[in-house]
Amino acid sequence: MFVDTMKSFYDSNGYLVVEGLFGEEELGPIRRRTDEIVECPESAPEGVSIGREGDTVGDKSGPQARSKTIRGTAFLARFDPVFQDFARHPKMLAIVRGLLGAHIKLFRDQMLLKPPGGQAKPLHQDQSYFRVQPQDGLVTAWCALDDATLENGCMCYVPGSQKYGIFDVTKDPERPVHHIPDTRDIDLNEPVQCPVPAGSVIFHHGCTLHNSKTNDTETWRRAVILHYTTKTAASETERLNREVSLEID
Ligand SMILES: O=C(O)CCC(=O)C(=O)O
Repeated sequence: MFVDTMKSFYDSNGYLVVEGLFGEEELGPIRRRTDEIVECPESAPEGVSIGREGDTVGDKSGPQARSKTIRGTAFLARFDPVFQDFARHPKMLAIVRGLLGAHIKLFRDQMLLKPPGGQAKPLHQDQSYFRVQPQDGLVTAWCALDDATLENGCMCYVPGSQKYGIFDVTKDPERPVHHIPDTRDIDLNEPVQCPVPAGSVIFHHGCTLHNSKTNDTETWRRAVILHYTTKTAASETERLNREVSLEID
């Protein structure tokens, strides 16, 4: 499945779109489990964390902060067998190994479940949060459970931005969890919107700048986000090394 042109595109651009990697049959179990968790967050295994739309808002007194709609999860692949099988799917691992090398682990996992009207994710680098060394040792697999479109907040990448390493950041005053990279001195390429059908996976380098817009539709835009690293890579933030999602090799 892995072909050399995939690696050369990824090396130049910092991302790689693989349309239709998974079919309906493979998506079925993970979609059903996601629906159960959105419907009943208490059914998630212990240790899974659930994020709500209002959690990231700095102003805790405003109406936005009261939104309890589920926006995301962390650690489903660490604790839930359906997500573990997905993260270990041979088609997924073949591509991740093609990008990272033979020995890998799932460093962390999350879901981003953009509800109707769901907020934008501002431009950022995953490595700004994970600080994994070596810096090239982290690949994120962003897996679309629904068609991701220009209207519902598909992923958008700045080609080649991984070559600048980790940018200094400031905190977004409205949503302090967001790291806003300081790219003032850099002549970045034009961002590329990447609409993809459900079942597609976009692989991106940990230093590639990316964002997604608001979901301006009436339906959810759900994604499983799997952050793989080389087996021996480790974060500068020791706590993260104690929370690795899955050993694979
Ligand atoms: O799913 C999204 O809208 C954004 C996900 C993201 O930024 C990430 O995977 O780092």
